[in-house]
Amino acid sequence: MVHTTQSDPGPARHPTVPLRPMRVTAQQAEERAEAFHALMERRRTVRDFDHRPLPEGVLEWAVRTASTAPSGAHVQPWRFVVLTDPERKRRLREAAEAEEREFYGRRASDEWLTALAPLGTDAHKPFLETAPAVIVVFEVHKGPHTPRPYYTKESVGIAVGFLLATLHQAGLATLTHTPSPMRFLNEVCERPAEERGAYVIPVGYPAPDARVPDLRRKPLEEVMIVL
Ligand code: IYR
Repeated sequence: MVHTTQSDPGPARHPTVPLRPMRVTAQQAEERAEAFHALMERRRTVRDFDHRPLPEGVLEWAVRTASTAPSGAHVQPWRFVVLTDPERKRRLREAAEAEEREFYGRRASDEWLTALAPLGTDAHKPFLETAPAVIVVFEVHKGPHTPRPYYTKESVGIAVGFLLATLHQAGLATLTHTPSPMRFLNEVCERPAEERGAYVIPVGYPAPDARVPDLRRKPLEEVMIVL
């Protein structure tokens, strides 16, 4: 507990401002929720990207939106490193593929490899170079200039959800890639030790001939329980 006395009242509360609530009527509410579902339902993880460059400004808006996510104690423990330089992407690919060869060849259990088999993934990660941009998302832990974060994984996960949703509605495809371990990302991205790589997200237009697995999403009845 923070000890407070009359002479030391402890940390000051945030000043407050009026909420600017969204004014949505009950009728509009369902329409809007359904329309947003229709948009999100079309998002697919894409592994084949076009070389076409990204439109101006989209990444900035997507990162601004990601950064509106709620976070433990409002610490905002995230950093988004955008790689577009071909040489930098090449180094990223090289280091990621070295880890992935280790993963697929040695570290992954048979159970894990069996679960992945239907996706057809392997240690080749050409998309890290093909995609015009790769966003590397870091968790920011306690360091010389950064406070201790709380619920770090949850906070950064929600922010990445916002990021993927924003890019999708802007017409761009993404891949949530998670090489493991991710320590090599600090060197490739020139980030200090208190930052820990969490996601590698290639972003771009899908290749014209891109195909995706014919996956089904669980029906509502299976994922939602109303008590
Ligand atoms: N990180 C590896 C393996 C991998 C793991 C899961 I779980 C996936 O859904 C997909 C891939 C890779 O990127 O290939």
